[in-house]
Amino acid sequence: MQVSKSFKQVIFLELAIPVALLIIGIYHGLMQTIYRAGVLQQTSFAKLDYYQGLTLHGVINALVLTTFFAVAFGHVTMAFYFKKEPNRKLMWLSFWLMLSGVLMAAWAMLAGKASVLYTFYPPLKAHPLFYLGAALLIVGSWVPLFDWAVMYNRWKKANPETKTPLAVLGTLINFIIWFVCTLAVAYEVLVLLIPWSMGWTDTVNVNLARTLFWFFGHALVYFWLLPAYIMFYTILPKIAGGKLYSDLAGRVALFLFLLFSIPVGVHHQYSDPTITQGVKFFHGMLTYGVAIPSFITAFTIAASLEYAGKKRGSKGLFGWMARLPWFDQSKYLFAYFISGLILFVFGGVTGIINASYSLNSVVHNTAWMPGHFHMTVAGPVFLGIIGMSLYIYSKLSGKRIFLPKLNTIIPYLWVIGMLIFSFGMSWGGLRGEPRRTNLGTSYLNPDNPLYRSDWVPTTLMALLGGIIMFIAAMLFIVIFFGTILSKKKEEGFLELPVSEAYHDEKRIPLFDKFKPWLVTMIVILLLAYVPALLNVNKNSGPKAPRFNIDNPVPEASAKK
Ligand code: HAS
Repeated sequence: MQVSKSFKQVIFLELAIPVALLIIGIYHGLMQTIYRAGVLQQTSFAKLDYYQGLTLHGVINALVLTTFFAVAFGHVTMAFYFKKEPNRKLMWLSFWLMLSGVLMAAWAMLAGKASVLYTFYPPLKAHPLFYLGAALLIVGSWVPLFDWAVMYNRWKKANPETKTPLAVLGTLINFIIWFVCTLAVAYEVLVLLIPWSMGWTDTVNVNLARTLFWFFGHALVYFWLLPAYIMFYTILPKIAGGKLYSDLAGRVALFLFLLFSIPVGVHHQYSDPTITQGVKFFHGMLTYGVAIPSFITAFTIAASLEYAGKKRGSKGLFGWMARLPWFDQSKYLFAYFISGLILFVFGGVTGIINASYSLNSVVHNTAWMPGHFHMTVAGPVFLGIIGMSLYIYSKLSGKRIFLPKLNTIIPYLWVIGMLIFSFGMSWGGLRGEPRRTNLGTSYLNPDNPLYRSDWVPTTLMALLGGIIMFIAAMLFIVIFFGTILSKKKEEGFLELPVSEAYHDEKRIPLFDKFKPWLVTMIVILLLAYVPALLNVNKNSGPKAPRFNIDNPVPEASAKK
């Protein structure tokens, strides 16, 4: 499909800016493993503080890259399936809002005025521009939903009996989840944090802020995941050489995410004394509920891949695996997607361990946790994002992939690095190694009385994995910008591989409309969050003043 120059420009910028920022994000990932292994025994390096670096790492990789990509991929999906570009003015408005937000937050982080990590929990205080930047990034990402909803309604009116394309359904569900969950964080930022950070209010309710953050925070992880799931359902079976095993399974999974993505946030707060056990138990049960659509996805995608392998002439029970296009340069997206799926098997299992109230008390706030989430957000999500960014860019620009052979190997290199890294982190976590801690200044410094020799092998494994991942990511950066800088070979156009369904079940109205699901979503949300908020209202202790990361004394007292 031919698209306008303006459409291409927005998409290029939305893909290329976060990939360029990744250089900073990935560098600070490597630095984390270096500090933690005790190779550096200091609080800063190259004039950047440990926590400043960790904040840059989390914000760029987990918030900026993911949000920009979700918006760009949403535009591409809508335009491709509806054969019509989204409203250009709104596309630009959304882009400028997001970019100005990122610039504000980047200034605050680089100036060392917002070392509050990507969760920005109070009482750690950031510069108001950090919060304002985060709010603008979010508001900018809301804008497209309203335009896509109009596009969808028009299309539905003209095609009432046709099933909504799966990718469109997934995009709309994802942005509805995003809109609802970000309302809580918008309230946290605008009503609680900005006035407190500006000094208009002296104290802040830490428990309320945390609860509002996690109302947003776990749904956030599915906002990251769903674009990857859309790729797995609608693109992967085609490039693997087969068909999507069941179209209906995809629809059921997506609607289940709408129900269960948000009302699970308290599983991040099992250790918060403000919230009672009954509420924690209910959120724990719903967390098992949100794993169901991923199990559905695992079986559906595995069946689709088995079908692809069989179609390619495989024999025996597992022969299909060998027949898949693992190193096919022309189908490099396969390498990115399958690598993400392999990592997600481990990411999923560790997530289910976290969800168990009793097991969670063993692993909470230990290195186990980054072990878990790197196999999710830095697994299927990251690999899906970078692979697809390259694909969309090269198709839209008409340029060929720079170093295509190397491009096919990068995801596997990433998987090797990630498995070593996450194994080291998970093992260390089980031995009590804390997360978010500069171990080099204490536990991993042999001269320090706190020295823990049993954390040497675990942190060294994480370091080795970190080095391999850093190399893989930098090679990707070379390929991405190498492709941008190469000469145009043909006319650029918008194209996405589209998987046919093996079981193309007939349209079931319940799985092709939003209203019943939205109503159920609201009911579950109220059941899960009214008691949690009542708990917080009743049990929160005194409110907290402002703290900076480098001082255990509140900011106002420290100034005296
Ligand atoms: Fe999580 C903490 C529970 C999924 C990200 N999670 C985090 C944090 C992050 C994160 C960033 O219950 C840390 C937050 C912080 O900073 O404090 N998580 C879960 C559960 C799931 C889960 C139950 N998490 C994710 C995803 C993430 C993510 C997805 C990012 C994208 N997580 C938790 C809990 C905590 C937590 C607690 C808080 C812990 C604490 O104490 O702080 C589930 O959604 C997982 C379901 C997944 C599966 C796997 C399905 C497998 C698939 C692959 C199939 C492979 C194929 C290939 C088909 C059931 C789909 C086969 C073919 C071949 C050829 C081999």
